[in-house]
Amino acid sequence: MAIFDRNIFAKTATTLGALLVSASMLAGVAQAGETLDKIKSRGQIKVGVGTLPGFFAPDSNGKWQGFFIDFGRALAITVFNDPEKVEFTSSSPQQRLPALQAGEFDILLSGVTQTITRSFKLGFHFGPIIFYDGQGLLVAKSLDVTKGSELDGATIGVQSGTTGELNIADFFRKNGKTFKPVVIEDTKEFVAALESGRVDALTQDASDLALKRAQFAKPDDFLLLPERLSKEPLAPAVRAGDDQWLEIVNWTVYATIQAEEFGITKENVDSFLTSEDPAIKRFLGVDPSLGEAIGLDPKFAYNIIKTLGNYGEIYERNIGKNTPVGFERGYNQPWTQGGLLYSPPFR
Ligand SMILES: N[C@@H](CCC(=O)N[C@@H](CS)C(=O)NCC(=O)O)C(=O)O
Repeated sequence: MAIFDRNIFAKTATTLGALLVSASMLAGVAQAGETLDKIKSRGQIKVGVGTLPGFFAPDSNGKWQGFFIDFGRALAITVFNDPEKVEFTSSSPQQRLPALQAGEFDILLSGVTQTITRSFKLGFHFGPIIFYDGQGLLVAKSLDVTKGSELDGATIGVQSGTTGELNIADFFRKNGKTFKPVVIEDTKEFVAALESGRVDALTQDASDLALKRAQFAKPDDFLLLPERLSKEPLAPAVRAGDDQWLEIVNWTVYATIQAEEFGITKENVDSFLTSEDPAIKRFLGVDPSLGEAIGLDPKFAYNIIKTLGNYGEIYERNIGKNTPVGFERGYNQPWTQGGLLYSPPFR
């Protein structure tokens, strides 16, 4: 299968470029091409995830399933044309980014929020936003509160290393109220803190809280408040410095989004192979010129859709309205249907 031509990178490296590369190596930043080389020599992609059924969790046979998991499988299809050539490892929100930086993972698909600090100060890059979220509050119904500002003086569980840990302090400061944070790293302990009454509320990404609530022994005793305290755009995170790997991630995600916009699904993708529409011919690799130009298998988008389906299918299968959590699409639908999902053109 065709892959990126490393020689193109080598041939175009100027002396200045080489100096810049050495400087970035000293700073511990990845080089273009390094990640894909490592992935190909080990024969699989290493992905850092969490443990939260719907987003990422092993099923009863130990096979990882979930919304974020499917994007990891899509990447394995782009690189190897094999959705199994990927290893998922659960890591706490606190441990994940340092582990990515240390090279233990090639990518995080774990609901990481894209922030400017993580880009500039911590040295990560982000692929396309795959889930538009916001921070929520999950409260014991017995407290009888309807909005966050009514939690004055409450004890609130926050997960360490998350944006939620920072946002909740801003929220109470902005509202001139106080709260007592209980900072917990481990996800099981975090969940248990609310169920056992150790805290009055938990704060995290709203999707995360909804999925956690679904796991509770008595979900009806708890309420996810409708208010959102922040924007949490969740995106794949990679080490800064390896543009080639970032672009593979970008266009893998865009393939799922563009397919939904075109109305191409797992079921009907083969019928599009005879389409006369030049944009669809390019997208599915029927016209191979695009794939040759970018150095990927010209059929990478076709292979992803044929195996996993488009973005909407991935969403519905794992977290959509016919699943136990039943998430609405909200912002997470194509721009053509009023959402925020938008793929740049495949041309
Ligand atoms: N988006 C926040 C929180 C990240 C986070 O905790 N993600 C959730 C999924 S949205 C998660 O991994 N939960 C499962 C777990 O903690 O194992 C951040 O980037 O700091």
